[in-house]
Amino acid sequence: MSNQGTVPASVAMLRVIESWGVDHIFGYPGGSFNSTMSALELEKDRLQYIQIRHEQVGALAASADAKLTGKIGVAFGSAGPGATNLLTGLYDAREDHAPVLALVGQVPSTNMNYNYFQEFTEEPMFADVAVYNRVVMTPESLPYVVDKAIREAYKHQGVAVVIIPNDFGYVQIPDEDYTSVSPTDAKTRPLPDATDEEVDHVLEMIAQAKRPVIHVGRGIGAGGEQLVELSKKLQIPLILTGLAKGLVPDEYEGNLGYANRAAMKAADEIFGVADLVIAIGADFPFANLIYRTHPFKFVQVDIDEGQFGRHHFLDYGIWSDATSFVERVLDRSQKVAPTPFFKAAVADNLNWREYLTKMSNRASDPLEFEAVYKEINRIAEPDAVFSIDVGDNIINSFRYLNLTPKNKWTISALFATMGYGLPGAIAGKLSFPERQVFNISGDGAFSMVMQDLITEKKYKLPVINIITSNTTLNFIKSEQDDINMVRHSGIDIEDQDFAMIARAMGVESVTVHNSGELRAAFDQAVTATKAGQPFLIDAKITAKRGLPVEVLQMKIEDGQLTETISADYNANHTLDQPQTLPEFFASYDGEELKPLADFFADAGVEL
Ligand SMILES: Cc1ncc(C[n+]2csc(CCOP(=O)(O)OP(=O)(O)O)c2C)c(N)n1
Ligand SMILES: [Mg+2]
Repeated sequence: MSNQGTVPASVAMLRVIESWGVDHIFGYPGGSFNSTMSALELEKDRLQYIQIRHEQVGALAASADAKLTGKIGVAFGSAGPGATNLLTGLYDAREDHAPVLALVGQVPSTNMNYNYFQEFTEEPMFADVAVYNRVVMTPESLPYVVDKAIREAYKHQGVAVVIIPNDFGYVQIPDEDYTSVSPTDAKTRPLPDATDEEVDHVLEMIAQAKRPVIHVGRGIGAGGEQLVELSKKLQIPLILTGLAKGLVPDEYEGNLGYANRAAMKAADEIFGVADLVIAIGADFPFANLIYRTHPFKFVQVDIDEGQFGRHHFLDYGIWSDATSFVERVLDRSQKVAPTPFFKAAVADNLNWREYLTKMSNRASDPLEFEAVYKEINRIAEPDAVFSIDVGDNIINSFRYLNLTPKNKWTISALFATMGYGLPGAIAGKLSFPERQVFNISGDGAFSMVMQDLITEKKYKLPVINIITSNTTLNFIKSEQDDINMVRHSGIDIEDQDFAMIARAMGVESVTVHNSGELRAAFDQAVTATKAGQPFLIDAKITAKRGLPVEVLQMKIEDGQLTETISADYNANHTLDQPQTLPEFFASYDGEELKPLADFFADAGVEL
């Protein structure tokens, strides 16, 4: 539809963004962005402008939005520092394959190339992060370029950058529909499928393996139940990548959880003895630590054949959607009789879970993180949204946070930037206003972005913010435990009164020092957020290290499995020095934990 009128190019651009179903946009003004700011005011009934207090927060929120909803997230920054501040959030989106549009201010075209105030050549800076990166060259092309950018961001599941010389936005251009959005955009993409021969080949490899495992990633999508069925039918334990959390039911006893550091004991142990790994819809960046530690056959099933061999050379690759692969294997396979290996893996898993349950339920004074997670689980609604910051909360949420496919859960997975929790929660509340939303951050991570607590206040976003204050960069402290260095370095952080900081911003808050105060604090958080206000709990916890399963090492030699503690463990001698595995487990209150070899022996696994 076209008419005779005109419209500012910046308004035409925003209408394109609206036509793609976007209803909010994060950013911060600057002189070089005023043409778009003026359009935002004109379009405010259709597109909500969310004024964050640092462009990085806006870009991270846009990334989290895309990860939580699958729809494009939008953030902006003005020329110069506004542009550079966006980068961390954009890299987060790139690494986790989130479609994000970044609008970037540029000085007026008439001033470009005169070394004008705040001018720099922005395009090269964004070249690495972006799948689409353009400087708008005429006012008339502004809506066109933005439309194209959104389409490219979706197509490549990445970051599209549009750099806008400020003067172009003011120019009147013909008032037309500038969008390429079409009803057929909603049509599902045809997915690659495995052939019968491919499925049979994998079944043959499974039949020849003694200790097969499936490493499943978020590619499994809604196929978690079918995968459980396959795991039972073929007696293959499941190990999950971090982003698959919640997609495969936690209660299933053949779900061993996560590998590497943010891990479960059984998952690391079983990975350490596997002779066949079938990676399904998984992108696992710790290949050097886990995949390359011992020889096994490697099968990779992926929707994108460009991912084959990304982390490990293949013995066999199948270009297929994850769930349809699982369904085809179910169709073409015979039920396998119970195997000692699977039985041992399950027993190992249940032993570890008993330990986690004990740790959650025991008295906790001084206050420890497990008790905090127990309270989170107590008050969490079945469809709650969780934004988890980088640090020990990654490990602890893997281990202690109860999630089902009804929940939403977001982390900065591959880029792993601190300061993700708060922006992710802001995005969560905006996109899922009816749901309960949590931000769980360490004291270091929260203080990187805490100015934006005021954004929760300003827009009345009832987020439950939980700060786990241990006055340490504990995640890094644990790494330093295992390096031969002179004690620790640079990891102590000052205690600060986050509750008082929150109150100063008009956000209700409470400090918790011991387990007796926990329940009332969490009840208060529920009351405040139900009344539409954000709330902050500053939980003053100890800086204890959770049991580091990643230091367990497996070796099979002459039909014997030996499990040892890595020689690097406690290389700086700041922890107890265990001599044996039982001593090691006991030093983390895990007297009941047994090494994998015990379960192999009980189940009669022949090596
Ligand atoms: C922007 C950024 N800087 C540094 C790091 C490295 N890093 C990862 S976790 C971590 C410590 C996190 O400390 P805190 O938020 O207090 O959580 P804790 O581990 O103590 O629970 C650091 C410094 C990072 N991931 N991101
Ligand atoms: Mg900390």
